[in-house]
Amino acid sequence: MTGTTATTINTRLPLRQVWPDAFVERYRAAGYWRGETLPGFLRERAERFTHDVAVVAGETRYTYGQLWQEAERIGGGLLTLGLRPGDRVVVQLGNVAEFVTVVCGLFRAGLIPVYALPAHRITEIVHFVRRAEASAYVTAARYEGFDYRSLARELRAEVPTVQQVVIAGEAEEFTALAELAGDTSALPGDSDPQAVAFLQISGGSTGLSKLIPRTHDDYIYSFRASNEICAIDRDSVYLVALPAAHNFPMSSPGWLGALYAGARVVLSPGPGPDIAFPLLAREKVTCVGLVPPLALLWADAAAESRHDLSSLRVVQVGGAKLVPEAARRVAKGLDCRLQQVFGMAEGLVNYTRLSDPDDVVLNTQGRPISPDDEVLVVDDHGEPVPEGAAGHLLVRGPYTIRAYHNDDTANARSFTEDGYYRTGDMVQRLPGGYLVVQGRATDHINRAGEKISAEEIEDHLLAHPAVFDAAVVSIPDDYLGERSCAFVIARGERPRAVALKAWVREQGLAAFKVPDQIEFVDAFGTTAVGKISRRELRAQLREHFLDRQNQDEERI
Ligand code: AMP
Ligand code: DBH
Repeated sequence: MTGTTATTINTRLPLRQVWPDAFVERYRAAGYWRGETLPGFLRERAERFTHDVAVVAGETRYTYGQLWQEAERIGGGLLTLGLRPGDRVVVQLGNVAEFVTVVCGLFRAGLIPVYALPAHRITEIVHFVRRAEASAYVTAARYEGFDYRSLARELRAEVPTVQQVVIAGEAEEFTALAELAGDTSALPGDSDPQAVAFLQISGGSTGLSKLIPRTHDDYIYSFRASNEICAIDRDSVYLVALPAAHNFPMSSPGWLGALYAGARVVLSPGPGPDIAFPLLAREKVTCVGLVPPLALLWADAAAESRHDLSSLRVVQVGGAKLVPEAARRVAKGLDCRLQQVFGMAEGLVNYTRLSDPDDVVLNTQGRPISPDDEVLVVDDHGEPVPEGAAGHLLVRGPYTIRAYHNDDTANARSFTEDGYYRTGDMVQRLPGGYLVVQGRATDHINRAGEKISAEEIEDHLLAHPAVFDAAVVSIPDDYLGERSCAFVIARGERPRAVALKAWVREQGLAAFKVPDQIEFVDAFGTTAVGKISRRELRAQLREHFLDRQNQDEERI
């Protein structure tokens, strides 16, 4: 016997996000990375702005002082349950006060949040838990009619390594968030600013979502600089209308930017004007981030609204392309400054500036945050294209990751040897560094800002006994920007489209991934060479479909 106690050895993969030394020095010297940490700044704000309101959710209000107290209670409580700093915790909460207190509590305890969206279901949660090697799951009893305790039960059955389930609300057999209590003296000292602070989720262009490790230094830089660009200061009131776990309302500048500035964060339980407008008027909101279809809805609703929206200074629109005509309607309808935001959870964020001329604001998706965002626009062979020509967008910089967590295949595909992230977006770069998004090189569907991997849905369709083959493509949609359409070759008798949609949902997936449309075909027109790539196939199917649709429209 060698005497090794295998059971006590921690075999979890370490969380790493490493820039080469020369870059670290450069980013520090330039003042981007200042050695601040997320719990560090929250503590400092709690001391400085103790009695100012930090978070508003429904009738609940937390001052900066109370937010920090809650963070200490929750963080201490989680450690008392047996979690250890560095453990990963999947958080699935909607736009409720607990989302902010839990995330701040995790930061305080050196625990690593993994951000799931409320729309995610068992398949996605199991994937996040396994990939992150998470030891705990924090969720709500119910949100938007769904009971997350049943999901927690399924999760525990499927992944027994999830030691703890903590529930906001009626906890049943689980631990109640409200009852967490612990020895705050067990809380760790401040973290290493270059350590990974949390795992963000990528929309995933191929297969399942990837986990994005972001460090304190890099993330804080991105929202501190965003505050400057978006004029967020202590007097600002930032409305979280999109899911708070999404990178856009979290960091561009988002609720974290707002907390950094000592501003007020208002969580809207829903994104529509019916819920958001009364809140906006009550709290005198100054800034909000929206996806294009919502922005159009808001612009229309504003004309007839009895609510006073005059506090609104900046409406940010991002997550999917805002075409110029839509941009015009939004700017006019909401009577405030429009700001286009083109960002990604992997890092790079572009903004039109508040002082930019209308032409730039309406027609471009902005320019990068940082002078040290190195943007390349290249052709299919990796050669730079001339200014103004369309090409693949590659980027590296002080807040763009160099690797995903625990995914060698994705890393080999998504990063160049010299550390550039291949965004998968096709863009044009204009003078001044402004980018115009042209489309994508990868096959995901951008459904109103929710990214869906074609491959992931095809896999689930193929598991259906009546499906011989399936290809999922994006189809332009007036409202969503893009919708998903699955082309299906049946095996024998065709199943009903609704039955196939129900099948996808029953695989335990977020509802937004269920194909919007299903088209049965007898064969995929794999012409000429016979064997074509999935990508070419999807492109062909899409083109045929759009041609046919156009012909039908001409006939009408
Ligand atoms: P994710 O990697 O899941 O965070 O999604 C980021 C992707 O969303 C980008 O790579 C773009 O494809 C898309 N995206 C975000 N903002 C915009 C925008 N303003 N215009 C067009 N596409 C956008
Ligand atoms: O779509 C996105 O992921 C996104 C959009 C705008 C984002 O991550 C961001 C700003 O930070």
